[in-house]
Amino acid sequence: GTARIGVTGLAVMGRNLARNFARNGLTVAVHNRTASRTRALVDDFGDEGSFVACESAEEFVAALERPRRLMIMVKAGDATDAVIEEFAPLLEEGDIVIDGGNAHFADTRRREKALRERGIHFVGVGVSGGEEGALNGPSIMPGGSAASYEALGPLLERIAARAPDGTPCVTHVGPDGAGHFVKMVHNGIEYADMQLIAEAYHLLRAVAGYSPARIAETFRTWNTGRLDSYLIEITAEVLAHTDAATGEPFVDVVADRAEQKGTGRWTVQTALDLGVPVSGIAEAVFARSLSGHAELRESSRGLPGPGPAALDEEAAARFADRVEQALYASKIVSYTQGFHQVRAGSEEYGWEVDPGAVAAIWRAGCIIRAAFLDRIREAYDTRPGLPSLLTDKLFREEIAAAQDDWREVVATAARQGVPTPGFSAALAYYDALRADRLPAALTQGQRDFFGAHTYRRTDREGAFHTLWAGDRSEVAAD
Ligand code: NBP
Repeated sequence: GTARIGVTGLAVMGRNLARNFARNGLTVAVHNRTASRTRALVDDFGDEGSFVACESAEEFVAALERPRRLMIMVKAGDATDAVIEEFAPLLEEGDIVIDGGNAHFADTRRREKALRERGIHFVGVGVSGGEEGALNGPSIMPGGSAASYEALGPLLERIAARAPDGTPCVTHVGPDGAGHFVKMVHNGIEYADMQLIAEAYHLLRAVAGYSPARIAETFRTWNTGRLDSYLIEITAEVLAHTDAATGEPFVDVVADRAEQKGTGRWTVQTALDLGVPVSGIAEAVFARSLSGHAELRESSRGLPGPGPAALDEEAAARFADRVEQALYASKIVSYTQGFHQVRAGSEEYGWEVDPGAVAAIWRAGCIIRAAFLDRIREAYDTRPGLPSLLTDKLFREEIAAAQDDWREVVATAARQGVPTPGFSAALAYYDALRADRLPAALTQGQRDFFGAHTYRRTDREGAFHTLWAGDRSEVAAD
């Protein structure tokens, strides 16, 4: 065969990735279960590059140069297993099967192991950036063996987004499921970022009394500073949009029930298993869930509580500046939590993920792309063993400068009855981490009282239990 790579599964993502490969000078074999899609791709875009249209699995495999690089872009789940089972018997030792779908990293680990036993590389690849990214340059997060990356990496570099300094947004994240794991955390951070921006909007609307158009302007201004990011940019677009049918701000005619496809939930479920406090991501998932409970919300609508108090123009502008500080500080916290999860996953599965390299490939192409990610890359480059982003010198200084405003915003939100679970959880995380003593000591006392779960002491090694039902003397429990 002559094709450098093949793509099977030609819905919007697969089609756009195949076009991206072709536009970058690579001959691409294309295949889809329903052959009409394959023909449509070549009919519509055949002039963009060199495609080899294949109707059957055998034809597709035969079209690929060796080692074969076969990329699967089908609906994540059972379809992925079905496609693997269809192709694996046709492949030879050293061939590389790539799954670019949104697979759960545990599935990727299982598939990698099964194919490795058959001498075939399996590479789970996180692809972010949606349809547009797939076509013009996504952020790409490949897992799998280092050997497979040698054969695959240079091709992915051709189609990846470029960071502002020109580096392609792709790196070998780590073995087996590391790529899909990191993509999952990316999506969790995306949920948290979106929630924080939504809270900032809510506060500017309810407390500062700004209109959606005015908030769009505010966000555009913020987007020229340290909050410069794709999500702030598109938020301004959405807020500035007017509904054609009613002439109302678009945001006011959209039903306020947020949906989710599940990657944020995976992030939180996995974080619970790993014991990582990703409260910002969890609050974002819960906020979407709460918004969808229409009956619960309807029956709770009259519950007592304060409403927003009107601010004069000057106070409103001052408050808006404070919200920018609160948003930035909370954003630092949610990335801190997300990178903690990356580190915990890396340790649990022995992946040796380089957090600075992850920050670097999120700088362009993906949904959370932002100027801020270059700062995170720098923080890890300066101190590779950085235990937490919060302890980076620059982030620490920025939070020190932002925190009075951050606290004021959270306090105002509480006083005026505006829900800010993201801002509040971020602040609580920050204060908990910096505390000398946590009430966890009391929690341990309670656990020992009702369940004899034992506790450790600050002054001596070992586990202890107090005879709560007896004379309350202490016994060593080891
Ligand atoms: P879909 O997720 O809608 O999947 C449609 C494709 O899967 C079609 O090519 C379809 O073939 C194929 N397929 C199915 Br369904 N069952 C199959 C089976 N049993 N055997 C063979 N092929 C089967 O496509 P998409 O939206 O392009 O997404 C592709 C992957 O990329 C997904 O895993 C998705 O989660 C991931 N992803 C999507 C985005 C995004 O923004 N949409 C971003 C990042 C990642 P047919 O034509 O014969 O029905």
